[in-house]
Amino acid sequence: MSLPIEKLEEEFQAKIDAGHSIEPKDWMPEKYRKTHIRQISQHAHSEIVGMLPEGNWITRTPSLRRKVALLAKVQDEAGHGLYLYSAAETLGISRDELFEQLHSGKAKYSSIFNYPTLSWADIGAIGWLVDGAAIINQVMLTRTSYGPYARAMVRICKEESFHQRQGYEIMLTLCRGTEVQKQMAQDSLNRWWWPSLMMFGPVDAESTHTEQSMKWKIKRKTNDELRQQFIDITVPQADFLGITVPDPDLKWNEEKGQYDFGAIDWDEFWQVVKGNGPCNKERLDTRRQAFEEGAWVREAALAYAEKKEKAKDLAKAV
Ligand code: BYC
Repeated sequence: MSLPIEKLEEEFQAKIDAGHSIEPKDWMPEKYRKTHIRQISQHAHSEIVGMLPEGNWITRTPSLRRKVALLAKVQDEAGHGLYLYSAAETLGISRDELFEQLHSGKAKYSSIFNYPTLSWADIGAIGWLVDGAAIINQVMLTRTSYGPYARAMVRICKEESFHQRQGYEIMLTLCRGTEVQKQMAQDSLNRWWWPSLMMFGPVDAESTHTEQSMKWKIKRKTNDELRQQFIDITVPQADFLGITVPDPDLKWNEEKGQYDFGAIDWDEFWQVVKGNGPCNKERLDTRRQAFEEGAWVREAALAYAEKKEKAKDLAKAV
């Protein structure tokens, strides 16, 4: 006899409260499953779309060493996308459906990847700030309650930490270079600072999902807590570089032991999320085109799998 839904939900919550992880075959509330499909797939799409702004600079790196590092980083991002799509698939959604949601504009991906990379210094700023913000968010996700997502995040975090270091090293080289190079670094910080703070999502009071996601330990910290943590870690790094965070209201608050900071332009954030950022259209067009141009690879892989299956059947029959 099956248990009533309330009892199942109670047991599910008790399991989460006791710190156990939820695995694909375990019973879970439908909303828990859907929230995970939403978050994991948005995360996967962010990795895949996130390859584009940096991919734009692979042919224009200032040295062979930089090219090797950037190539490795962009390839890692493809890998992260694949682990995450696989984690989402364990919740009963197909890869085709996930791609369809991205290409039709139904699924979201991180707002940050709708900004252009205008100079080489932007590659430094992305590694330092964007990957820096991603790590802060993702370290928390290594302890998220859904097993496959948490395990994917452990590996992803290790790679993100190399990404952040390569970015900071680019910034350091520019800041210790000529005056023009230092200005490039400052210009990148000016353009990427505020969008990086927006990566953590709306303020807690406006966040639709935080309360439930905290109860289910999908999130272990709120958007505002993570944003504050990022600011407190990153401002001293900017000081070390000798460049200025573009926020006149940024000030160390001795009492709180953290930085106070200025107002974030949430209108800009929502415009970008709704598809009206500087590169939204270009990003989606590029992804759709890549998907169409890759059709022959998928067809070839399927044909090969069928051929292997037939050969196996034949061998069994003999
Ligand atoms: N951009 O209730 P909230 C990377 C949406 S990639 C767009 O707070 P939640 C990298 C949110 O989806 C890093 N949309 O949501 C790759 C929701 O709308 P829906 C990507 C955003 O989910 C290449 C609504 O706003 N990281 O590392 O509780 C190169 C209300 O928000 C954004 C992840 O994806 C945004 N920034 O919290 C370099 C991490 N923020 O879905 C680096 C996994 C919010 O109801 N995701 N929205 O229509 C998360 O941790 C959480 O989903 C978020 C948002 C903290 C982002």
